[in-house]
Amino acid sequence: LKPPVKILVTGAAGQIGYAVMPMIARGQMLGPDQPVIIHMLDIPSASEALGGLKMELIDSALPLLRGVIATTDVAQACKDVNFVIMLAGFPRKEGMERKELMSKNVAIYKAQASALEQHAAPNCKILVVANPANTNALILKEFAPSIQPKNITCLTRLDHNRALGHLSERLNVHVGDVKNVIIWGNHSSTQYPDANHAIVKTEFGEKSAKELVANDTWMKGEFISTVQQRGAAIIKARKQSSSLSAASAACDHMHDWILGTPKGTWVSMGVYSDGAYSIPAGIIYSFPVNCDKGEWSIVQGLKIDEFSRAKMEATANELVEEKNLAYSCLN
Ligand code: NAX
Repeated sequence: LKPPVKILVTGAAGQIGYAVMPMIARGQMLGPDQPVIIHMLDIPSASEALGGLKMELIDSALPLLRGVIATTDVAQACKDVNFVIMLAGFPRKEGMERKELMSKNVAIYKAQASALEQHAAPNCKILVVANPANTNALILKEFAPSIQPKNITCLTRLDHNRALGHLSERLNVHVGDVKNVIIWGNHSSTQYPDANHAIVKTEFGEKSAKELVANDTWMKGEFISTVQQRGAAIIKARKQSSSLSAASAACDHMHDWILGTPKGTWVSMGVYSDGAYSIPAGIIYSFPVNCDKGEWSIVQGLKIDEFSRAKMEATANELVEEKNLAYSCLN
């Protein structure tokens, strides 16, 4: 076994926190040979629930789990952590203005950025899940200047996995035989789920999903809107937002980032844009990425048609607008 690493989960007493904790402690995030010490942070009103979660983790007798800290103290939570999963956010309340909601989340991410900056381990890798995920990650980057931008990412893997699932259902194949869908842009309903480059493993070798579907209207219509609206469909059905699938996607995101993507396979991650595919630099945008030895790199050179270009720009425009809104909350 490797030496233990420290993982901080913020907002740990919430829905996703409850689902993700056993996954982390069973090695689904960082591998079955990686012992973990979990730091759980939440706010004082959730402190008792957090204590209960700690008891449940102890009662699960998980061999990889080498320690649990449950705290409401941000500095203690961030102390020497190697990995961070940020679930903490202010939820949208009825009648709340967009700016008011943004302002609450900007304040949370600004404060947690400073704490991570001061207390986290060098080269600590961060995944922001809480909404607005891309812009929360951007605020974190702005206020934690000593953390390298490449170490700050946001979750669009749930959307990516939804796209794989939906495509595999349409083609009646196993989800494990489908790869290389792309989520471009924001984790919001403007995201662009793109299956133009997706590949399906068949008994006759690898085939283009687009050719197998052979239905442009479906690819440009129902496929995109179903993936975009899936979060809302889950809320309607469950009366609460996705937790299990979000936790599972967070594990997939960190797993592939740290342990690598298989050759010829890419995944979607919200990362700091360097201007690739003519997307504005300086926003956190979801791109197709390959990962190797703990580093992601944007997949280059994919052919983008006019339809895709318009969708990629629309979601970039929304992110630029969110960035401006977030900055206006700082003044
Ligand atoms: P919950 O509301 O159940 O949990 C959030 C937790 O954060 C609560 O326990 C709350 O007390 C805590 N919290 C709030 N402010 C805090 C602070 N300043 N410091 C520490 N803890 C704080 O939400 P849950 O369903 O677990 O979802 C977590 C976040 O993920 C939400 O923002 C949600 O919108 C977002 N999602 C993002 C997804 C993605 O794909 N990027 C998908 C799932 C999910 O909707």
